Amino acid sequence: MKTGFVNIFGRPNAGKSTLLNLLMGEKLAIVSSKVQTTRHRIKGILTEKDYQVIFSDTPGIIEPKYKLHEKMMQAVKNSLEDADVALLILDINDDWTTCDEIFSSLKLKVPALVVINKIDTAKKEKLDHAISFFTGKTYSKKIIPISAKEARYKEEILKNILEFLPEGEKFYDEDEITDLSTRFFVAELIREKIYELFEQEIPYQTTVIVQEFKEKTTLVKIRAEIIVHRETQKAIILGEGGKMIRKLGTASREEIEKFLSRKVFLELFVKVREKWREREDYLREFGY
Ligand SMILES: Nc1nc2c(ncn2[C@@H]2O[C@H](COP(=O)(O)OP(=O)(O)OP(=O)(O)O)[C@@H](O)[C@H]2O)c(=O)[nH]1
Ligand SMILES: [Mg+2]
Repeated sequence: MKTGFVNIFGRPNAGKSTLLNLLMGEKLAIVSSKVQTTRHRIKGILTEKDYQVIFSDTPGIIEPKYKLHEKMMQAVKNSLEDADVALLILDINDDWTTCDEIFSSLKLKVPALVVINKIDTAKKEKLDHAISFFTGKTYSKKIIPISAKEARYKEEILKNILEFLPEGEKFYDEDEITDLSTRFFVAELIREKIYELFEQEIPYQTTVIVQEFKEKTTLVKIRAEIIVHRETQKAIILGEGGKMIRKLGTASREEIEKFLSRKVFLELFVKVREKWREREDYLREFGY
């Protein structure tokens, strides 16, 4: 039996969460076109007859600017420590030198596969250049060009991962797919809709907590709080006459119903917690 931790690292927006979802064959991690979507380490456990891989999606690697960022980079650090194999993913359209510097700075002691992502957006010539750029880098065992949005790349990546995975016993039961709670995923799905519906600083100054999750006979009743920095942001999230929060509520509910395969009654509230991203007590309370 092959088993181990395969952790995904890269710059913001490289496609780490999309890759986790591809490998898991289902949506565990939220995805958005904006940078810094993922804030936690998200484990996905894939168990088959002859292997168990514990994948981890991680926040995009950045220079921390406030305490929340520091927490995000701590999640990256923790994931560096227990990896058996690292997937170093980059957007082919990103700056390769910067990606190379970041990958080198991780000082990995485990085999790493360089995953060149979003090849659907680039010409073959550019891909050839990227491959030769990353060939021979000390951290790179292999280079795998993919498009994380296309299911057909899954087998190819898995095959390469298994080659470098150690033999061992299973860590988790086969019916476990993650170590995080349903409440966490529900909050994430609401956060994903906030990234979609709001611009500028709103997604970055917002977090979501599920306060109540009650399974009733016909539906699941969920009460969630959206935390913002300032009153002005609360007004934006509510929108004129509550227009925006209703839109957010509907979009979130549909997504949560898909995730739970159940009917959902969702209530959203907005609360102001000044400078929550800077404050240790708030960050802890909000699960960071
Ligand atoms: N065209 C194309 N877009 C992709 C591909 N993979 C991911 N994307 C898009 O790239 C954007 C970022 O994807 P994410 O998976 O959220 O990226 P991430 O690395 O997890 O980002 P952070 O969590 O912010 O660090 C989303 O809009 C994805 O739909 C791909 O193979 N091709
Ligand atoms: Mg992500």
